[in-house]
Amino acid sequence: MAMMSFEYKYRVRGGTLLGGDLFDFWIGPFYVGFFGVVAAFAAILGTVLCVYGAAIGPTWNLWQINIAPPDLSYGLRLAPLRDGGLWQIITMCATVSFVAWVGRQAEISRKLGMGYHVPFAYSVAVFAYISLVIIRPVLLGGWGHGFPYGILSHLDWVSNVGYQFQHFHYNPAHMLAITFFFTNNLALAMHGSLILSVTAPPKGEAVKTSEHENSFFRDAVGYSIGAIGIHRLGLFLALNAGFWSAVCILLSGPFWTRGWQDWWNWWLYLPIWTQR
Ligand code: UQ1
Repeated sequence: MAMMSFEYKYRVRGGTLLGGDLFDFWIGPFYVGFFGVVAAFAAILGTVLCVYGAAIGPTWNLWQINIAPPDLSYGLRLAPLRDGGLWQIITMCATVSFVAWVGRQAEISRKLGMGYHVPFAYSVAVFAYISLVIIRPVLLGGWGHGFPYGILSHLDWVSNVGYQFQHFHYNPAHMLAITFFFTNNLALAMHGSLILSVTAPPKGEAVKTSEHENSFFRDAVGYSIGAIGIHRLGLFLALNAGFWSAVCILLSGPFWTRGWQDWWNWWLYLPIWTQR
């Protein structure tokens, strides 16, 4: 695989957080590292257990394969392998693998003398996953509250949990999350199209620069956020989308048990409406 000249310079020992020099080497293009070994081990074990779960299940139909968490009657105890225990081990494998991947990103960032923006950003996605399968089930007192691992089954879970709160779209944190997802989509569409528009000039014409980018948006909307600014905005929007998604499901059950439309009744109970 082709390497940039600077890669040779930076492919040196050091910067590891765990394991010292032990796994401080590359296999082909891949940095190994302590976290790489842990992530690979947990990911492979989890994947093999998913296939085993499918093998002892009733179907090989990819859409219908389902590895369910234990029944709620097990509470927060360990369950037999065929009765949700597989789900519990797979959840552990996934969590260990995801967290190790954060460590891997942090180590590579250190080696290259970069900021920790990438591991920080990825941590928000990991937080969203852990919210669903660990934090919320623990707060509710049962692993059975985790979502099942299956293509259609996890969609059914989302639908069922949604209807359990009647009008889930009235969840204020859900509203925020969706608004961030949509705004993020808008920002990346604007940014992607802008960059492609200046870097793909007609044949024989020079590529345009940031002056054109700024001018376009000043002409169009009277404001340009700038080359660095659009990436700060993008990261802010993306992280907030994931963060408020996690918050909206953590609120649902542990902190609010009725239909989400009822939450807005706080408005009716404001003291300004009270007669004396
Ligand atoms: C923008 O202003 C800008 O700076 C030149 C970019 O950088 C390349 C962009 O990608 C985008 C999309 C904008 C416009 C963004 C806003 C919030 C006006």
